[in-house]
Amino acid sequence: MTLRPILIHPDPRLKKVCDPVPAVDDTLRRLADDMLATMYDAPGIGLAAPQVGVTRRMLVMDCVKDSRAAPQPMVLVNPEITWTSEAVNTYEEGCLSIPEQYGDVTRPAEVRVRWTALDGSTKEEQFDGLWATCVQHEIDHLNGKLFIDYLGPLKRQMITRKMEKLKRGMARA
Ligand code: K1U
Ligand code: ZN
Repeated sequence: MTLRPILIHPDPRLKKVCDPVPAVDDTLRRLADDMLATMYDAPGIGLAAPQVGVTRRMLVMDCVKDSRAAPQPMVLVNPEITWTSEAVNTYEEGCLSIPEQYGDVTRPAEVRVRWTALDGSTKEEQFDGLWATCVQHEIDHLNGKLFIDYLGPLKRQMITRKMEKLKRGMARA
């Protein structure tokens, strides 16, 4: 298992509509292991493949926040939203590719998602609460969309400038 570097916005790989995963194989299972380890290490509650530079449709998440509770790692390959609730929920989101920046995003409060599991089987589940927010944030990553795209242009531009500065500093270090 290897921790992979997380791309920081702006990066063209974070704006790309990712390609479907053609088949579940050992290379993909290794990527899923690496992504889960990278997510827990960050720490975060989700991570999408493009955030580690792989522009394929796969995401991992674990929204169990209580450190005494059993972890619930999930790996979703080629996820598709099949239903969204009328009811919405607003959550102050963050992103591992946009460190230390937050903004309110309103999304459907519940979603049904169908995906392929790492054993090749098809799964479908309904998500609510933080799980629903997180799975939508991660599927947005697979479509080249970031949470800042839901914010007003001024706040988005301010955050992007901060990230450009952060990246210049990281490149000098
Ligand atoms: O995709 C990502 O960048 C991960 C992101 C997921 C996310 C956060 C908030 C709302 C929707 C989706 C994160 O995990 S940011 C870090 C975070 O939220 C967190 C970190 C430690 C403990 C609890 C939460
Ligand atoms: Zn994110």
